[in-house]
Amino acid sequence: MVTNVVFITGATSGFGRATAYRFAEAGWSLVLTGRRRERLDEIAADLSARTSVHTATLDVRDAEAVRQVIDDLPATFAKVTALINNAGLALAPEPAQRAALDDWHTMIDTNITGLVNVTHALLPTLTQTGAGASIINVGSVAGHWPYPRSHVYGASKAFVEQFSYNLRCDLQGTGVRVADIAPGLAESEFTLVRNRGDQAAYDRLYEDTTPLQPADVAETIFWVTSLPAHVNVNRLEVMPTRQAWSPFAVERDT
Ligand code: NDP
Ligand code: 8X3
Repeated sequence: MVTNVVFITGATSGFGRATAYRFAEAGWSLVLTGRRRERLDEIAADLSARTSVHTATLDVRDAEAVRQVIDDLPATFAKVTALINNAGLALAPEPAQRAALDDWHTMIDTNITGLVNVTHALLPTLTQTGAGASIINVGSVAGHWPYPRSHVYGASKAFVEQFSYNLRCDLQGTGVRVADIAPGLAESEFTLVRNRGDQAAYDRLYEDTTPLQPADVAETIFWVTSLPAHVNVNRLEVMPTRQAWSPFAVERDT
């Protein structure tokens, strides 16, 4: 029997970790990557009883390291069925005019260059897999809707949306599907990273509301990936019920 293989970036936390658990539940083999080795070991130890797990320490910004991890995949993990391009981050919670250039570069290097590195390295494998294969790019509502202090983060997610559509055009005829999954407010370490570890800012963001949980996003990713091979979800924006849009901000003299 052929086992499906899912390759997940940023599997050490939040959506990526929850997605690993969701695919494991369905019996898929897992390739789990991220920078934190101890987290990968912990998750692999927990999931190995349920399914086959291969882990690789990987910083997606390093194109050569990405290539190496993919070249070194053991034979039973080499025929990847689904790539979940999830690794990403927001930095610089201040307005653009006060943001550090280094933080902007880190977001571009991770959310854009990193995603492109992994996609480019896995495209030959995915096109070989053909019908039923999927590339799931984790975008954000921030890629579509502007809001204050989103500056480069939102713009990097706009790249994810357009890159997903453009990939679809080129991959037509190969059977490989591409989706941009764009979540809204969700509870994860993302908010600690964005606010430089400020627990009070984290608590304030989620206070008295009901954000998405990583398991909600994982379920969405799993559903999109498991649809029949002839169905492609182009973009799926998912918000918590208690999040919506605001009126335009109008500056006034008084
Ligand atoms: P987390 O902070 O919980 O997880 C982020 C993951 O990305 C971690 O596993 C981290 O692993 C990995 N990562 C970060 N930088 C790198 C890197 N350079 N190389 C490899 N892996 C990296 O956040 P979420 O799970 O919430 O975020 C996942 C994705 O979802 C991101 O792309 C984010 O932009 C997006 N998103 C998040 C939303 C939210 O509100 N939480 C909403 C919409 C989209 P490690 O540190 O071990 O490398
Ligand atoms: C981050 C989600 O709602 O902060 O991708 O823009 S939100």
